[in-house]
Amino acid sequence: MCTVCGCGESKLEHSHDHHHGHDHHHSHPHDHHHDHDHDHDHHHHDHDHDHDHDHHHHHHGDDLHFGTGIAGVHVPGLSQSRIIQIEQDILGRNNDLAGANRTWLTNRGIFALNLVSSPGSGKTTLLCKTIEALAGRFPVAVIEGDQQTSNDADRIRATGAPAVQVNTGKGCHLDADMVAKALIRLDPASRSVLFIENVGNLVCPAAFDLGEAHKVAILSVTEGEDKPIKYPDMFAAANLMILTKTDLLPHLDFDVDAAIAYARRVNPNIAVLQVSAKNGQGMDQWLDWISQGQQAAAKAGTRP
Ligand SMILES: Nc1nc2c(ncn2[C@@H]2O[C@H](COP(=O)(O)OP(=O)(O)O)[C@@H](O)[C@H]2O)c(=O)[nH]1
Ligand SMILES: [Mg+2]
Repeated sequence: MCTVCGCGESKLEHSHDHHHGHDHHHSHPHDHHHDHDHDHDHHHHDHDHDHDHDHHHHHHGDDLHFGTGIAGVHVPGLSQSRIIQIEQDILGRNNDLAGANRTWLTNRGIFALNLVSSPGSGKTTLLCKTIEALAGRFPVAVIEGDQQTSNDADRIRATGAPAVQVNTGKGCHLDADMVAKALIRLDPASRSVLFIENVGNLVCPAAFDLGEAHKVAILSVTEGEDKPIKYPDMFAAANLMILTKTDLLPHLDFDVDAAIAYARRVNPNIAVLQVSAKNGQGMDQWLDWISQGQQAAAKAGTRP
């Protein structure tokens, strides 16, 4: 099993890279223009139709699918002991790739947020409302992570924002390599905001840096106020916790003050917002938080 989180998938994508061109993938975030141009040239000669899809960034053909082989894996000629050996280096190499993503993003002044939560906390609903509310302020792009389906990327595209769906197969989190590949498909604008909706899971995504500026932990008020101490790594890794679905509070026993106190027990510096995507409560504070981050990131960007 994966030494990091026990998931059955990401290690094999990584090990595949290791044997069949890790350097190539590793170079993507550093060398985007070269790879992007190459990609375009390739499609231009071989398949003009695909070229158009890549260019517009929002066709279903842009989706990435990981772990679609037998048992969710495909690693020709790789022994079990070799896989285990490779697993032990997963986090180190993920950190390297995440660092390359971060350089790529910050150079372009892109403010990237990694949204982490359990399934159903309201991430996609909040993103759709956020994108609608931010229309005209600055460009927004989305990477959607789920094990299967492009449902969430479809919901995002319906708002008009470009989105790439990454299907992780058996994998329980996005990793930096998946994000690097998705960034090449998505080609987000300089000084844009990039939202990365991680796979719904309060455990594994905490360990995997994607190159984001901040992790944002989403906790809906229907989940119970003690989640921050049950899953402390996630709340320790996040700079912001958003309590969502606050329109439901009158119907619940959820103790908002206790939830915030638990979150601050594991992360004394965590910022907290309370938002309802349904009735709009707290949306302005969330939009302000994003805008401040976007402005700072845009100012720090070095590329036109
Ligand atoms: N009452 C209420 N329901 C919400 C709110 N946000 C999302 N939901 C519902 O929660 C469910 C899961 O939402 P979704 O955005 O798919 O969650 P995700 O899995 O975290 O992306 C859906 O049925 C949404 O309609 C909210 O602010 N208030
Ligand atoms: Mg979702």
